[in-house]
Amino acid sequence: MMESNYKAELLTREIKEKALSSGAELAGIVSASDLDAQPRIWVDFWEYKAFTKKTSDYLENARSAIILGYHVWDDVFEIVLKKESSSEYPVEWRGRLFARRVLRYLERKGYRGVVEPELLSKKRMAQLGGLGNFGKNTLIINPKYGPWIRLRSIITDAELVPDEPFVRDLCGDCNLCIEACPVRALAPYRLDPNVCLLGIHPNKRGEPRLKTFYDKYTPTLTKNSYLMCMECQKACPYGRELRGG
Ligand code: B12
Repeated sequence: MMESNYKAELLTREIKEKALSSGAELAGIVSASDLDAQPRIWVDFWEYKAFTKKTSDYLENARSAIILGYHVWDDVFEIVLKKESSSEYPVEWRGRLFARRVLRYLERKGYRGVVEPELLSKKRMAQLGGLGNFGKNTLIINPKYGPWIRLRSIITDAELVPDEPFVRDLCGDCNLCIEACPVRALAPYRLDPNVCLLGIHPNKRGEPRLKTFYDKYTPTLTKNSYLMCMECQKACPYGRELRGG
């Protein structure tokens, strides 16, 4: 038992070092059983329209989840690239590339893993893995980086030592994000994804009732690209000083 604890502690340290030296600013561990104890929830977003899953839906004998936080220090990370009827998010490519370096490290040690188990809540993993807590804008707020972190996750059969959940409330009486939302999509800790400018199907961007909001808050960059709305993040006092333009 002592030996297996020692092995898990050593591997956990190595994995975190690997993550932090390959692009992540934050790394946390959650046990698969703690994650699976969360109730299944409906993801109300046109691209998904599905219930959240369990770790075993992605990997047999899953033991741990590794949750990684990548700082987005500039508005340019919010680019959406339109491609015919679909969209791509370059910030996702970067995170996946970096997270795969951690996966390959695990695989070289003889463990299995899955990057991007998309229907497991990354925000819940981040809260359980100690990266930050849910803010009123429904995003995970980290005390240093604020909401300006993007999350990537890996499910693995490696036994790792879980982190303590983040329980401190960071918002208090602050309601700046709720007041900042141009379309009133937020209530404290709740978002209506059918009202949020980013939740509405891109085909509706041209509708007269929405067009002025899109023009103002999701500025066009080139013929095939625009920036996502950032109002509820920009309103958050946490992490402001570490941001560029
Ligand atoms: C669908 C989706 C959207 C949809 C709908 C979002 C929604 N809130 O319903 C739309 C398109 C609108 C959207 C918008 C944005 N999103 Co989004 N989105 C996702 C996605 C793919 C799934 C989220 C989801 O619905 N999961 C299922 C639900 C049930 O899980 P959940 O929301 O995590 O649910 C938990 C919380 O609701 C929690 N909870 C809620 N309130 C509270 C309050 C307290 C106190 C506690 C304890 C718990 C709690 O309990 C639930 C169960 O555990 C995730 C990636 C992923 N796979 O997790 C990214 C993700 C959540 N999005 C992210 C981001 C950054 C954004 C945007 C800023 C756009 C952008 N620049 O990328 C905006 C922000 C809008 C906002 N204020 O939330 C990040 C969040 C990073 C962070 N710091 O938290 C994620 C994790 C993507 C990533 N790879 O980093 N998103």
